[in-house]
Amino acid sequence: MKLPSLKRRTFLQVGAGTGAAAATAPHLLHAMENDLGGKDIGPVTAVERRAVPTNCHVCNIQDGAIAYLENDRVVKLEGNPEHVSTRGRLCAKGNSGMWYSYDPDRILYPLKRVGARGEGKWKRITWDEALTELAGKLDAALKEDPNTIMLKYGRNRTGGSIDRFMKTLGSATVVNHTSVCESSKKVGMEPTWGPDIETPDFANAKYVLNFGSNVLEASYFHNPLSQRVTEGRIDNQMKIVTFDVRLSNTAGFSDEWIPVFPATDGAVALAIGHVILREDLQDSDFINNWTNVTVAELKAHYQQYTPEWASKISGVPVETIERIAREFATTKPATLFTYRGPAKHLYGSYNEKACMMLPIMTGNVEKKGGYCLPRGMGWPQPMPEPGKPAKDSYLSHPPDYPLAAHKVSHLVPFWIAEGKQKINVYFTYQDNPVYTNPGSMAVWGKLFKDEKLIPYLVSMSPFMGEETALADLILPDCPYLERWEPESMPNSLWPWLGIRQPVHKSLGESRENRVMLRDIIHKLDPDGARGMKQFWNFKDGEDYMRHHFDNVPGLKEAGGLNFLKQHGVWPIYGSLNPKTGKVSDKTGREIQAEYGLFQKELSAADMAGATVEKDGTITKGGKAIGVQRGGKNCVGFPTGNRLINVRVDQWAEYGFNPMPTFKRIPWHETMKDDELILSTFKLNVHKQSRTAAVKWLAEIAHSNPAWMNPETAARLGVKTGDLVRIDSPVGHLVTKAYVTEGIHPKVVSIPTGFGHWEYGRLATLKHKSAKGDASHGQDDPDLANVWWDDKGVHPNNIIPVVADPIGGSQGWYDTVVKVTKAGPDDRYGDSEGNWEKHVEAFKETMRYAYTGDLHRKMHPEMASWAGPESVKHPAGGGH
Ligand SMILES: Nc1nc2c(c(=O)[nH]1)N[C@H]1C(S)=C(S)[C@@H](COP(=O)(O)OP(=O)(O)OC[C@H]3O[C@@H](n4cnc5c(=O)[nH]c(N)nc54)[C@H](O)[C@@H]3O)O[C@H]1N2
Ligand SMILES: Nc1nc2c(c(=O)[nH]1)N[C@H]1C(S)=C(S)[C@@H](COP(=O)(O)OP(=O)(O)OC[C@H]3O[C@@H](n4cnc5c(=O)[nH]c(N)nc54)[C@H](O)[C@@H]3O)O[C@H]1N2
Ligand code: SF4
Ligand SMILES: [Mo]
Repeated sequence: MKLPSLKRRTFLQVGAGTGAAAATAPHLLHAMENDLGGKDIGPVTAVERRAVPTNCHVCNIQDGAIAYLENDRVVKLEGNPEHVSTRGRLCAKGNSGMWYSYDPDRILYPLKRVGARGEGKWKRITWDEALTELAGKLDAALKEDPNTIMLKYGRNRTGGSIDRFMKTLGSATVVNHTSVCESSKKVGMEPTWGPDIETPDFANAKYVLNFGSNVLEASYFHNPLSQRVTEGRIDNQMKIVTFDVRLSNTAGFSDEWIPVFPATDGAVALAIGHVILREDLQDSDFINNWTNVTVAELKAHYQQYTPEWASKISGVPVETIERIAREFATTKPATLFTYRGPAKHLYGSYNEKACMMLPIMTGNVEKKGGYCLPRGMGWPQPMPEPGKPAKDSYLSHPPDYPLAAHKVSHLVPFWIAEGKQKINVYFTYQDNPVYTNPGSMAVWGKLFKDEKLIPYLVSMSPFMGEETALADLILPDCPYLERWEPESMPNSLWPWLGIRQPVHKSLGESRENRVMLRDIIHKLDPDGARGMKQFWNFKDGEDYMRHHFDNVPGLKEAGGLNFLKQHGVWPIYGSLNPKTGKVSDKTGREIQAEYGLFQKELSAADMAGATVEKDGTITKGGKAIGVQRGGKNCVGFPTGNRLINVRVDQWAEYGFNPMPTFKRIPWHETMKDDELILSTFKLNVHKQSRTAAVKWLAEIAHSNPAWMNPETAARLGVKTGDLVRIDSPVGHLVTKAYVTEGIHPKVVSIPTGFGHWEYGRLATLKHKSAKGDASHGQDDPDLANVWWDDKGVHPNNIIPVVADPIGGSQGWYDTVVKVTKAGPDDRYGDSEGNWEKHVEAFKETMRYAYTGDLHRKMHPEMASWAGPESVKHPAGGGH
């Protein structure tokens, strides 16, 4: 950034001010751009700045943004006031997004490795040289077996181009990052009601139960939902009860913070359900009409989950469980929100399912102020489309985890090492497992350094992340402000379509993803003889986007892609009232969402040729298309039987309990008194591995001491700032202590996103010379004035893999550790993981899979289950 420092500071204040406005009182503070309907004037130049709408992608919430430019340089980012979810506000990270473009260490040219892997020696080559070398490697791999070409992506918002690329190559070896993200939440929900997420109507709720979501700082839909949480709280006197192992800022904003013992949310939720059913506070009509169980069945099943039982496991007092059950069931409307707190454990899917039962049994589903289905929109793909690969790949659908519909990516390095899938070419896209996965450098770093297992590693990235640093070839991708992408996110109750568009010219020789992928295919199949080129017939990113958006009904009439280029989002539901911060229709009234989606009536055309079964199910062509209730033909829920499946029969097929249930983590039961559970969490101003080089954010937060309770600190004899050593079954680290009452006494918790050893000079603090001056950063004024010298400590080396046998999710918050005062040989920043021990952890966790020996022992209630030999693999196995 070549802005004078004064101006930058002024900007920071404005940015932080508007961010805070979203979180506290949108009515009182309103941004100038919102008053001006999205316009902005340069305070020094006094010229109107060019404003280009786009979608933020600093994190994955996809807020509507406007980039303001002077001389093709982004000088400011703000929320798009026309965007129904964002309503003119971005968070601190979104305000800082131009740093992705102007990162002084950004990769701008194709680079070829010349030293050993990870040595940091690169040669700049031309695009043609890069594509020729890559096409040669792909050619050879295709001759052997297309599945030896692997692609692993992290955040993929390409709208289908990655999928098209791998299908064009005929490879099924496509892996994502979802198992380290929130997959057990998704798998806990999908078979029950269809979608993998809920959209709580916080703005209109009177009561919220929050299990392990830090929505005011992170979570899905952070910026749009934190606005609604604030509204509900201020306008509606909504009560919030938050269960978390630590006092997050969301817990702090709540009426009650309940420090629950890790991984026991499911037990608490079941006991709350027990009290509701015992005291007859359930919504019997909703249960009998819209679920696949009866009230009587539910009551019988929940009898076992007493508050006394849950209290012993979770530490939450019996009276608290009983009181919250009564409050939740009798305050209408009420809603629930969960995020990774309950889900990121060995039995995370069971926890999520137990939590979501609460709005279901109280009938708070799809009501104003309740627990709503997500609302999103789709777009068509360019034609023709490549077909499915000829054969499946073990890595994308591991048979040991048949219910894990979002894959089990964190076990992939072990499976590759075992030879489950040979790899010739490995592509990485927006993914940094060497930093973000359990085992990080000790596991993924070891895999990527092994040229036998990974002969050719290609990174498509603008940044030298820890995984890119180990690549053989780097193709410079465009950061989000330079590329075309379609968007839609159910981050409020109004569905929308949006775009990212290049707001400024791409820098250096960067090429955006779909153009880069097209160029690879064209190099492989220059004359179309291999049948690949036909799927990549478009001029540029914009041309590709026309295929998505020029024919969407409604949008087409409004102008298709041209409308989106101008507004960034469609439809525009009304205008933002800068005084209230809400969107109003033409009459000046706040726009209202549509509720009761499952009760929408099927049309006469839908009903033509349909049959209504005795139980009310409406079928057509052998498929349930709705349910008849109260004489109405309703669409129902997007599940196979159009009902909410409280009983998930597919889980029983694999020996899991189909009903809401809870399983303790066996190794938590045998913990010794001086052991703790290691947890991690996200900070409001950082995003995983990718914001450590954003200076405005790094200035706010750059280190991550370990939170511990005063009880722990007293036992160890440490105070805030003292060095402590944390030993886990797979490694150890040394960091500073932060002593606070705001954490469960049995937990030690470390924020993620710090302690980089790659990612440029700022993230690694390698801008200083040995003498301590800023000689390595002198070429850039932004590096020359960095005043901090602590970059934090990376925890992932010492976290072992744990896989939920149902959802496939990583149990991030399950590790039992020993914390001691640091010894004479311990150095701040030490972080060491051991490959052999990580392999042991991998083998141990596979024992819980449905094919593993521990599984049956863990499920005595499923004694009638016949065993894996007798069950067939479900169709598809996962997506
Ligand atoms: N600022 C910021 N926002 C983000 C992200 C980011 O990196 N930074 N990342 C985005 C992504 S990818 C995701 S998946 C979401 C994640 O959003 P969240 O799930 O809301 O955030 P986490 O910090 O992963 O975990 C939430 C909370 O779970 C708590 N917790 C740990 N164990 C337990 C437990 O056993 N029970 C309960 N009740 N709580 C527990 C943690 O202390 C933490 O406060 O955020 C998204 N938004
Ligand atoms: N200990 C611990 N670790 C965690 C978690 C936790 O709770 N605890 N949470 C996890 C969660 S929720 C998630 S979602 C994962 C995220 O894990 P990842 O998806 O691996 O992490 P990110 O940091 O989002 O981005 C990965 C990489 O993408 C590259 N990148 C950034 N921008 C661009 C771009 O515009 N184009 C391209 N091509 N590349 C880009 C950068 O190199 C960056 O390092 O991390 C997980 N890691
Ligand atoms: S939450 Fe912040 S970083 Fe994430 S999309 Fe929204 S504005 Fe951007
Ligand atoms: Mo995530």
